[in-house]
Parts: sequence; C-alpha cells; structure tokens
Amino acid sequence: MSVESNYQVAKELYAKYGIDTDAALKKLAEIPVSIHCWQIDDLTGLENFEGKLTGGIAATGNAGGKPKSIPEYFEQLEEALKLIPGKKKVATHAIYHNAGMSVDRDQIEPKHFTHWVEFAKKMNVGLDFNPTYFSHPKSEDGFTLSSNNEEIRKFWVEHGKRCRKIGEYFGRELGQTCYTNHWIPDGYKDTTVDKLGPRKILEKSLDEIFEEKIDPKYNVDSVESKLFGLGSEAYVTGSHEFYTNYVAHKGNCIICMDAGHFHPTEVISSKLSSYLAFGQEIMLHVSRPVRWDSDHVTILDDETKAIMEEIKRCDAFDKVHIGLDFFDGSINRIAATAIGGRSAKKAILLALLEPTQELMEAEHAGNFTKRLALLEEIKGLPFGLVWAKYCDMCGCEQDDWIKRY
Ligand code: RNT
Ligand code: ZN
Repeated sequence: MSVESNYQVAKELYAKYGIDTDAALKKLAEIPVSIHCWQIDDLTGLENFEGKLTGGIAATGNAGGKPKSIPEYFEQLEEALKLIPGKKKVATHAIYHNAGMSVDRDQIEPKHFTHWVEFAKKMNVGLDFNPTYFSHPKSEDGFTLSSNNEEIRKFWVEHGKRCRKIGEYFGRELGQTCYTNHWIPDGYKDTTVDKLGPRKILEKSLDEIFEEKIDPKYNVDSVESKLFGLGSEAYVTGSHEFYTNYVAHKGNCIICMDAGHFHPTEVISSKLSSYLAFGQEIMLHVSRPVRWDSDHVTILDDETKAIMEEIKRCDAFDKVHIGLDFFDGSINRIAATAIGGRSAKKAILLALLEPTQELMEAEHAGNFTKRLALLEEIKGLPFGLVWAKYCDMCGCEQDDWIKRY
C-alpha cells in the first residue's frame, strides 16, 4: 500500500464526516511552529560552552552527542529541523550570540547575531527571540528586572532593550515578525512578606524596556509568567495575574503562556479564548510538565491536542503563535527536538481534521448527545494516513529516521 492509496482511503472516510483532508493539508502547510533552539544543547548557549544553567530551570540527563562547537551545534539543529515537516520558525536566545564572553548581555547588538540570520535564510525559516535574564552573575541573587539593586535592574533593562532591537533586526532581515519573549526567573524561595514591591519594580522595568516603539511588522514582545521555579517556590514576581494585567493595561506587549507554568491540573488550552475575546494575540510555549514544570519533550498528549483544537475552534491560527519549550538531556537531543516539533504539527493536523462546524451546530442547538457521540467517533479516523501524506508532500521522512537514533 502506497502513501497515496492509503491517503485516498483516509480522504473518503473523513469526507463522510464532511471533512476535506486536502484543505486540512493545505492549511497545515501555512501554520508555522517555532522550534526552540535550546533542546539541542541543554540551554548552554554559544556564549560560553562551560556556562552553568541557572534561574531555577534544569536540563537533566547526560545523553552523549551534545555539541562542542558552534559548527557542530548548527549541524545538529539543521538535522532536527529537517525532520519536522512544513513551515517553521526557530526561537533563539540571547546566549546564542557569536561574540563569546567578551561582550556582556548589556552590550549585545544585531551584529552578534548575523549567524542566525544566515542560518534562517538557508533553512527558509523565520526567527523568534528571547532575552536571557539568567545564567549570569548578575542574576545570582534571584532578581533581575524586579531587583531592588538599581545597578542590577538597569543592567537587565538594557539587556531587554537590546534584545528588542535584535528582534527587530531579525524581523526586517527575514520579512516576518519576530516574537521576542521576556521571561525572568525573579522570586523568593520562602514565605514572602513584600509581594507588591518587586511587582512595582517589574512594572517600571518593563515600561522602560518597551518605551521605544518598534514596528510590530518586525518585532512584537511577549511576557511569560510562571507559578514557581527551583528556588522561587514561594513567590514569583512575574505571575500570570501580573502579566495578564500588565498586557491589558499597557497594550505594549502580549502574553506568553507556557503549558508547564500553572498548577498541575490547570491547563492553558482553556485560557486562550479569554484573551482572544479581547482581540489579544498570544504567544505559546508548548511544553510538557510531568508533575511539575519539568520541561519534558512535547508529545501528542491530551493537552497538546486540546491547545490546537482550541486555536482551530476559535479560528485563531493568526493570533496564537505556537512555540515549543522543553529541554531533556536524557535522550538524543536532535531526536528530542524532532519529536516535539512533529508532535506539535500532528496535533495541529488533528485539530484541522475535526468537524468543528458540525460540533458547534450541535452544541448551539442543545444537542449534547450528538456533540459527545461525534467527538468520540472521530477519534477512530485514520489520521496517521493523512500525516504520512503530509510528510511525503513536504519531502520529510515519516519513520525511517528513527533507525538513526
Ligand atoms: C522558564 C521558561 C522560559 C525558558 C526559556 C529557555 O521556565 O519556560 O521560557 O524555558 O527561556
Ligand atoms: Zn517557557
């Protein structure tokens, strides 16, 4: 049985439910997934290969093959990207500049990131960006943008400002908007008395960083909240409520939600519509928390499927920007990047193959029996055959690649 004849069978079966698989494949090809660059090297960065990861996040595991040089790093990233079919962006981080330790974070400039533009052009991908407010001596006491030490706060404000200019440079060079995501590790380990103080400082720092208007054609900023980190279990300055209010009041940036940054039974899929109701754009870090913010590789699990379904149901693929964020050092890092990217794409395809219109009509008519019955029956449709066709269309291996790892 060939991919094509299998696809024809699938096409017929989906058509019975009113689903046009050709249209779904066409739409899938237009939706970019932003692949984070840091699974390849456990978030070490190119700034300092001996650098230590701090900020309350951790890549555990010691699988071999971690890149030891800049060329090796890009070779591996390229290999991973080739295993992910369809449209992609790459999200890079400030510590992936090419100036070594001689240029501090408050001095970085677009010229230190030309290698990323070259790589993006070669791979035909867009770029997203992230300031690195961690893994640095000036973040060691646990506070950056919300620090009450003015020298430290200023240093990180300067970093944030410069990162937006790098985002703008990426956007201009590649002709597509760069989403620059600001995540800070700030918080306290134990019972916190002054919870308001650091948040007022953070507000001021963000106001300063976002003061300069940058054309949203080139750069849009997002702010990423968190519930807790290692060493900031009791209090995190940049909480979800803080950033939600910041975004709504200031209108100078958008929210970023990471699937691993909430209470264990709290899901981001159910939050999307509340932002979309107000016309807001959203940045996502699709990750997989296992009991805590563990940053396991994204898979085709219930929440990843629910996220993509929700975007489809809200018709918001142009408003919700899908990015990945995980780092697992216990398995091959190239394969880990590929597995996460492919799983996100699969989840998008599944969502596109949903008979949403019919489900909505049933719901609006009060026919909840039909809604549930239909939702359950479509789970048996041969989605894998459509996925195989997609990989084929994109010139991407379906499963042969697994043998190499
Ligand atoms: C940390 C945040 C953040 C980082 C990246 C590397 O908890 O999720 O997004 O993972 O900046
Ligand atoms: Zn994240």
